[in-house]
Amino acid sequence: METVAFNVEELRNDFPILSKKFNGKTLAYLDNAATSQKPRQVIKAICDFYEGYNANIHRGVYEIEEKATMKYERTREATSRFIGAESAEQIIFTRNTTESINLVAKTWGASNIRKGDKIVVSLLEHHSNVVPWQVLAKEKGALLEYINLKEDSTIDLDDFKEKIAGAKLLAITQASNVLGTLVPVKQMTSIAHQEGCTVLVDGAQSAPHMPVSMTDIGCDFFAFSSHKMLGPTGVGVLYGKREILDAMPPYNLGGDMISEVHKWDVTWNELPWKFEAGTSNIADVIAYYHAIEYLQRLGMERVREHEKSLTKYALKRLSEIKGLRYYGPDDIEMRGGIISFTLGDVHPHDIASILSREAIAIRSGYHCAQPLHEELSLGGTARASFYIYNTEEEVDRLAEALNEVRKVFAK
Ligand code: 7TS
Repeated sequence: METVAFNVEELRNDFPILSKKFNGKTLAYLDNAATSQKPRQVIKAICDFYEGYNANIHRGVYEIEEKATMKYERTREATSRFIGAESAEQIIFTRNTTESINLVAKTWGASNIRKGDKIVVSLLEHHSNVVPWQVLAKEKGALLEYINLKEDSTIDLDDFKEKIAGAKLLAITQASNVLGTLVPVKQMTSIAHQEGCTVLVDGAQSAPHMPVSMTDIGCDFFAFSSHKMLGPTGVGVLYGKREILDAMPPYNLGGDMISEVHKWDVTWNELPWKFEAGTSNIADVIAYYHAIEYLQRLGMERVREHEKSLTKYALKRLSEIKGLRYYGPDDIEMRGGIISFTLGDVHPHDIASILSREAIAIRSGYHCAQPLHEELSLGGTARASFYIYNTEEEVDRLAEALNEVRKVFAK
């Protein structure tokens, strides 16, 4: 695909919300790890569908239904190319990363995890890559183990090698939503596979921000969300290795996921529809195509470079603030565009609400990673996270506002 210039000022014009005023100020949106903003190309695609060819898919044979089906399946092909999958049949649309992981736990997990089996996760995981495994382990009498972190917030590979021995499943994030830590999932997949262990990678914070390739990583499952990569909410992706997906029982049961239904028996549909029961989120899947196209035209290498340079700048600006402590690796090669921090003993919620008055949006709390906060003995953190449209000027606004917060609380 033809790429376009990575001109931040220009591309900001594609995002209507970024020119709106809040408290009389332009929005500095720094909560991209939670969800990204949407370009008008994506917003327009949703309207175009409902105004021009709204119909259910995979059913009738009339013109607008065929158009809707074609566009829905076009997104699947684009998604497959975007993550370097072997084929589009291996792309299953879900509601979000959480549902993608639950699908694996409820189908693959239910039929493969047995009493005494070991499931390995890391301390970096988001709750959606912990809770399904914790519950499954309890149900089955399996063991759940956590890979430790090193002092520099990266994965302790020695600990990983010990824990992966004899394990049945490795469920690991590629990028932490709190520390920004990047995880060497390719290397870890290869080691896990030598143990005969199945590997699920949570790509919620990686796929939107850097090039990812399934054939390169070699993992068995990969999960991520459209809404964190310029696309609509309500669309998640699950990639799986074909032979594993083929062998898995279906998830939800009903229409579309069947091939034939008789009074007393049923045959499942082929991949990927076996896992897509009922009417799908058609409009949003169709619009998601435009998010993928947008990112591909910018080029994922350049997306990563932009975020790297902004994160570097932000770490420098934040380290100048008295009493501020940020977490995660210092090595920029080992971290994505996410910075969690504390400011003296100011409560993270207070930081976020004071910044909100300046129209600066950051998140505070546990960020759905409470085991990690407990491990670091933190009651919560404030978090800034960047994307393609963020600028150094916004980082300056963040730093200035944090300095003000510090002064208010020092009084
Ligand atoms: N995995 C990781 C690493 C995440 O960061 C998130 C969402 C999820 C899974 C779940 O994604 P969902 O689309 O199913 O909700 N992370 C965040 C966050 O950091 N702040 O809000 C949501």
